[in-house]
Amino acid sequence: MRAKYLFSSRRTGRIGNMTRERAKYPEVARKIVDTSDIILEVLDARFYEETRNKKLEEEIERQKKKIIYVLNKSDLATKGKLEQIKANLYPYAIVSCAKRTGIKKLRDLIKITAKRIEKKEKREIKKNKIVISESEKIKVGIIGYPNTGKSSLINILSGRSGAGVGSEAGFTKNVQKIRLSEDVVLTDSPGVIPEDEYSSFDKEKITRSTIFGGKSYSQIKEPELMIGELFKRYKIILEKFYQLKAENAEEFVEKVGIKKNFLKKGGFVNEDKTAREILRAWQKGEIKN
Ligand SMILES: Nc1nc2c(ncn2[C@@H]2O[C@H](COP(=O)(O)OP(=O)(O)OP(=O)(O)O)[C@@H](O)[C@H]2O)c(=O)[nH]1
Ligand SMILES: [Mg+2]
Repeated sequence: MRAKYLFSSRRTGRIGNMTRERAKYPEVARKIVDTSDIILEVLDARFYEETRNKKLEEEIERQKKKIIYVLNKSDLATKGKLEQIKANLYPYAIVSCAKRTGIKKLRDLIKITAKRIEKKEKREIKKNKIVISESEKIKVGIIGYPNTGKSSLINILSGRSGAGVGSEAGFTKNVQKIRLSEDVVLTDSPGVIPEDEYSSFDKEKITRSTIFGGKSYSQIKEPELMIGELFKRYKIILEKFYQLKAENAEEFVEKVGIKKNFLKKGGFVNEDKTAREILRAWQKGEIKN
């Protein structure tokens, strides 16, 4: 399945297969909610509002399951963002899988939450006596926007490298189960863009997914379009990062291209290459917002 995916999206630039694959994912995420006792919603701390899936959160609430907001990539987030998170989300754990910070607090939070869940006890008859057997395992499911670090987190929590990690959004294609401790089981899942934000043709939606990391810079078709929106939202940050001033997005791409010497025949700036490079630096967090 992966080879097919790589072929269609990376080699030919088409996203047809990705769309088909993705269509299944909301179902997968919903199933995780149905079958878990505790759900970790992994968010990108830089874009914690934009990477939330409110529909799934409502479903978690409706089913009276426990949610823990895990704010990952905190190494890339500003202090201001972290303060906002503390004021707006509960319960939360601010972590960085890259720097391995906040993990102990998250573990403790999972443990505390697990203790609060009434354990279903199984009664068995052994040697003509009714005995209460070991309580059922607590199931912890992981859901979240693509590329927020769900697989990285599961690997750190489990102390193993069972879950595949990839720099491209949409890396995890199926559900993976990993045991956290004797009585806690963790389940990884593919990233899901909220249904009302997902589209394979609506340019505005694709642009937003790209800015928030849900679509990789290497997979999108028209990177210059994305820069238009990025520049509109983050002009000052972009200008500061590249040490230049621009009136609009086109001028910005032009100037960055010249600065990086990304030129085509005749000395014209290679806009596609330049725009993609800007998006790469943005998605990798080299440009901090
Ligand atoms: N800077 C930074 N990068 C991180 C952090 N955690 C994960 N990453 C990077 O983010 C990228 C995505 O990580 P994954 O763990 O594959 O993310 P995922 O949520 O499982 O992605 P999908 O399966 O595609 O939905 C990788 O390049 C990771 O190295 C973090 O705390 N800080
Ligand atoms: Mg993954």
